[in-house]
Amino acid sequence: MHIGTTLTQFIIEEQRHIAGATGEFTALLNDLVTAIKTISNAVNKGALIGVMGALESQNVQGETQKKLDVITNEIMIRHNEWAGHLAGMASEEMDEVYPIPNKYPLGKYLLVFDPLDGSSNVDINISVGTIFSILRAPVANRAASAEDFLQPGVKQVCAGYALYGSSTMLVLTTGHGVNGFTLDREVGEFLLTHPAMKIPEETREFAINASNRRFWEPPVQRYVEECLAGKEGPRGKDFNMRWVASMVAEVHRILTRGGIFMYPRDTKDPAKAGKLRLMYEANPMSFIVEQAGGASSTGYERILDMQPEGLHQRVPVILGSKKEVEVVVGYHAA
Ligand code: AHM
Ligand code: MG
Repeated sequence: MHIGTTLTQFIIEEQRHIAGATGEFTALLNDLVTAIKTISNAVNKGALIGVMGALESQNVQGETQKKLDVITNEIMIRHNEWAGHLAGMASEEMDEVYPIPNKYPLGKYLLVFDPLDGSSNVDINISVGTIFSILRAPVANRAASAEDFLQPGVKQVCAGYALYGSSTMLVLTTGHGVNGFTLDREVGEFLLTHPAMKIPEETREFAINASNRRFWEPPVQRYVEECLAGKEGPRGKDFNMRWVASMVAEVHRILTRGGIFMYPRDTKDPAKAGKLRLMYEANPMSFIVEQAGGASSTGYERILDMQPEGLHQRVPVILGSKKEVEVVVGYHAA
């Protein structure tokens, strides 16, 4: 019988190669995995446990919150606040930094997350996910301020996402490549099923919400027009298009078979630089994509190099197969 590598075993073995590793990071990841299993269970049971639908409330970005946005945020907090590994948490669903309650010890890491990405898909039973990013606190064992979180994406210690799809998967990087694990529900463990994930450099598949077309900037207009022109156009090949409206599902597809994903800057609301948030969507996904051999840019600069200005800052996102991202970035420079 084949006995697979569990996520815990994989992380412990990876940490053994890091001089000075104390096991604290492994313990933090363990709590995070428990939260993700709990969220997977809630998302999977859905209407059976009365978690579908919207609330009256809005989050800090003025978006209507789904019941599951609030429930999953709570799950992330409860599983990660008690163990003493964190100096603070921040999330899409909370205006300010979540301080670790006084009754618990403080630690040396910061956790930033989107507890339920793509939550507009929840009521229609389409894949959603959780995205997270782990940073080192500038000062260990001290309650973190919002400024402490504002570190460029290159500083991430770990980034990952859980995809609640036809199976639940956890994909993560600690800066040494990207590995994917599938949840075995009977055993209750994530098992390594997708070692060393690599994004093919070239692609014929793009993902963008075309209903925003009239608001895009000229370089994106040009790129998409050329894709649509197919074999007869300047790219000389036919393209396929997908849009799930769940970034996690979109990135997972790209990690599996290549592609390019764009939520570019547009002129719909000049106050917003894009739709997606830097700290808990763009940065963790960019870290994963780059570690899998892909590229990630705003069109004008590498996302991981950006100095964040706010916890909920929005950025344009263009990521995926390296050569294709380079084409779009080239059009921005032209
Ligand atoms: P959310 O975090 O509120 O769910 O929003 C992020 C999601 C992404 O998963 C997805 O790529 C995008 O919003 C879809 O936006 P749109 O509905 O404009 O196509
Ligand atoms: Mg989101």
